[in-house]
Amino acid sequence: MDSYERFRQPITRSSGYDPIPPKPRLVAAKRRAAETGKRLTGQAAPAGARRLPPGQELVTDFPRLDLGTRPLLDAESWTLTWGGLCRSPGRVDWPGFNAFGPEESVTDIHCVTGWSRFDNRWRGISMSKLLNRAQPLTEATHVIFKGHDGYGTALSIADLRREDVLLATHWEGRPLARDHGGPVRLMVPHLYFWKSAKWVKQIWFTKGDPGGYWENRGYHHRGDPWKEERYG
Ligand SMILES: Nc1nc2c(c(=O)[nH]1)N[C@H]1C(S)=C(S)[C@@H](COP(=O)(O)O)O[C@H]1N2
Ligand SMILES: [Mo]
Repeated sequence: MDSYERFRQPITRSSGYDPIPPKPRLVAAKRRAAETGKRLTGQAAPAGARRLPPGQELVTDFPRLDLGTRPLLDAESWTLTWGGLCRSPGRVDWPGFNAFGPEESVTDIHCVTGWSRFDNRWRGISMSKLLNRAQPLTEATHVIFKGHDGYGTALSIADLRREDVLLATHWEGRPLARDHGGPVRLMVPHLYFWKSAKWVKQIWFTKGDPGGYWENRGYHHRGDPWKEERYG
């Protein structure tokens, strides 16, 4: 079985994610944050009411956060595979991916660790275009994103259909840096940044929410910053 065939095997709730070298101290600190409700203010606000979500601080640098492995990928050999509960499973290489037609959007980042960064200019492929190509079946509700480092997170199809959700290839006019998930990362501006998977490799349609790396370690399954959906 080659890796594509292996990928086409169904992903179940318990076997959906690749093993990742353990980061015991990082995971312990994050679990502690979830248990103690770190940064919860009790001041949830409607999304339109304020630009900076409760408990967040504005930064101007661009921090890097991940599980410690930063895969070195070149666009020429990168591919994106999708499958699961969809009518048209498939795979594209770099030219095929860009043939979807890149778009730009300027959006804000909100990380659950407390920093927000306004006005990031992204360029990439609209997630809606990929959804239209894949044609999720009516029973599909969620999509798993797997990164080349083994990280995974799942989002609802409804959250991915928002027009500013991109599979980003550029940031501020330059190809996305390796440390920030290049050549392709997800960018979902209306949810906490852990949902924005870096080094995207595989996309899988599921019925129900399978969780992900942080969701299965005390973090919220949706992660709306204005509702303070940090943990849960
Ligand atoms: N593949 C992958 N994607 C990931 C992560 C990761 O460890 N691996 N970390 C997530 C978390 S917790 C955050 S806050 C953001 C950080 O992205 P940045 O390093 O570009 O700031 O990436 C998210 N996407
Ligand atoms: Mo994070």
